[in-house]
Amino acid sequence: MTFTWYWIGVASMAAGSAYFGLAAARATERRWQVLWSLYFFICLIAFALYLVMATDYGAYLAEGGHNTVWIRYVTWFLSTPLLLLALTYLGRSTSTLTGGLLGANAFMIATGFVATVLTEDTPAALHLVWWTISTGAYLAIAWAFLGRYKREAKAALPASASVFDRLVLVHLVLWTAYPVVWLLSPEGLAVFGGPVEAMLYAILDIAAKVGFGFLAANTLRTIEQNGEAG
Ligand code: RET
Repeated sequence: MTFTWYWIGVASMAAGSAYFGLAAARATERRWQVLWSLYFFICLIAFALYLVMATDYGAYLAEGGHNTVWIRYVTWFLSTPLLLLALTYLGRSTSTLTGGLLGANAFMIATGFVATVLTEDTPAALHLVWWTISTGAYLAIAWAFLGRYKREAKAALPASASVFDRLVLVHLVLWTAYPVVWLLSPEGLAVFGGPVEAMLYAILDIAAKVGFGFLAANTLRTIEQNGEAG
């Protein structure tokens, strides 16, 4: 079952990168070139790394027989900054906010990686301490999106204010699911096993990359219709 989900990941990311890549190549306006290229690379990175997992690399077998898939953190470390850049581009965020988001995100993924790859002899509590540290960084990101990000976007694009409520809501619902899945997975409290974890991350990755790419495009289209593009 796990490998089926990895191959579903490979296929979805291949389709996503082909679609977004073609759209980027065909786009004539700079704003569309920027947006489509970001989602092209987001999907391309995930395509390569799903292929690694689908061909049975990128994990080590932890005690208790579950796989700790460290390569997910490589994907996330590379693709989450691009996802954030697409959002800050759409919302015309200041460089102060963009820098803060990227910094907190790097810290979040790096400390989440530590939580995951601590050795099997490490007390479970220590894994959870690192999860908590990483979640602290995530909460800072969520806070910034609900406050400053929306304020800046609505000030720059007043006629399109409502699209940012939807964009931030979908973004936060998707991203919040990751630490929850981690906590319930064999890395955390082991409420479910590795195969369910692999399925849930695959579904989330497809929604947060391919699905969200279409939502971002939709948002840019609305901004254009409101006469606020360019
Ligand atoms: C971890 C575990 C530690 C606590 C937290 C996490 C957050 C991960 C997030 C990942 C987002 C990934 C995306 C990928 C591609 O689309 C590292 C799971 C807070 C938010 C959006």
